[in-house]
Amino acid sequence: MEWHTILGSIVIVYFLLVLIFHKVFPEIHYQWDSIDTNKTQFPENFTWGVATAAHQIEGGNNNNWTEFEIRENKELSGDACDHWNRWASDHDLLTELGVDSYRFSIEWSRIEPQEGAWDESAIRVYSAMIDSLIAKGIEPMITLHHFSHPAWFEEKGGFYRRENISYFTNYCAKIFPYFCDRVKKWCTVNEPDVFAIMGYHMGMFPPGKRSPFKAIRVMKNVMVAHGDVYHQLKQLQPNAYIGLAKNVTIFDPYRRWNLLHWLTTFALNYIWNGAIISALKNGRMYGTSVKHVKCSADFIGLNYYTHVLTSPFLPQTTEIDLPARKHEIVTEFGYPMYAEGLERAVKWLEKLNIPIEITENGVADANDELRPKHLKRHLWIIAKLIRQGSDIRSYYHWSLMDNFEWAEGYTMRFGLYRVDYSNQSRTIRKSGQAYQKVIAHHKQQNPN
Ligand code: GCO
Repeated sequence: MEWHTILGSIVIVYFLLVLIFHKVFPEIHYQWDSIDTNKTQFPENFTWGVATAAHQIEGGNNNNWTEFEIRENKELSGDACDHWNRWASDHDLLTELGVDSYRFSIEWSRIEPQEGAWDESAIRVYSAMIDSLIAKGIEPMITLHHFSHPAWFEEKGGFYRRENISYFTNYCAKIFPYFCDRVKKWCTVNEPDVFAIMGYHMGMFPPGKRSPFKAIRVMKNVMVAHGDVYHQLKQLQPNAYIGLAKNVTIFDPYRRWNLLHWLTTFALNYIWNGAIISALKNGRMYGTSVKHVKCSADFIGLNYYTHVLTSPFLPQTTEIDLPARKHEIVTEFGYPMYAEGLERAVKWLEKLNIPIEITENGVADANDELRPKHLKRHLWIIAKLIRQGSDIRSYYHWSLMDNFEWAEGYTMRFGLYRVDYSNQSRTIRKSGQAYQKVIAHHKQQNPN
């Protein structure tokens, strides 16, 4: 074959592939100006909620994160929202919003501050929180691991070592009997993807490592831990409703005619999303078997925030703004607002054929200029999906109030309530009132 015939064939194959990908994987964008996002309807039994996590709000913790904050010279979580002392009045905020359910996490390092030493008084506090919620008619949803764990567990290598998983399952088996009479909904782990990649590849979460291989290993171990805990808890309480919270970040090629961007997109979508879905659906992950993880979820929790426009030169930090389409609004976190991605994330998770709980969705927006619109767009997408047959049962807004945003410290404000950290006062934002209204309207239409 002549060289120009070879070259010609390569060019044709290249463009054919790009064309096929372009058609098969569209990046949907709606004309939001022509959509009335106030027109939404939700099923009668739809659950309205808000979410938080222990280390982000409690204050006074002593765990892998507090050690990392000091070691890396980060902003310290410190007193956070002082929720450990103020939880009762914070529960009043939930009532004020009118939510049906509250997703929060239990801090392992409080329950088992030293290996094998259990702090019954901490268990009693969480137990009182659960009672308080139930008395208010608010259903608790508990996350067992939301990024933080005891320092002693971290010292042993945390989830990097497969043999350490039993420490986590022991802790879960210890506390579950205290609460399972009153709590039905459980998230075993929060975002195995973010936890592993931020902690072991991007070095921005503890333990601050930088190796993609380590990250993949940790993600797998966390999924194995999830599977173990699922089966263990199901044995103790067959009626428990147990799943995990999965962050679905959609990766799209930055330039849709660039094959390299497509290939990076496919790889990242698999590493971040596909591998976990495959573990739950087929019991396989990164080419190896994780048999008992197959079908180990009664629901899948979806944490959705954004899509990432991908190229081989994707920044390896969250400290700089990510690329965005020209018409997209970039949020304070530096990634674009892309509500359409929630629709794509749901379609993806539907492969699992289990109910979907939106366990997190929200935006960093200190002045609350964007959040009302952000909220309405995402709710509009959810209502539309449900109308078209998706089994979405709930929406938990992230977050009830401003809190400690991990690597970003207190700079990112995700709250429906503004927190003034100088005096710990909480003030409802416009978006909080908007959410309140949505919930009240729904309840008016569906009395009882
Ligand atoms: C996560 C966590 C939350 C974050 C939230 C906002 O997704 O990283 O579940 O703890 O605070 O997502 O970034």
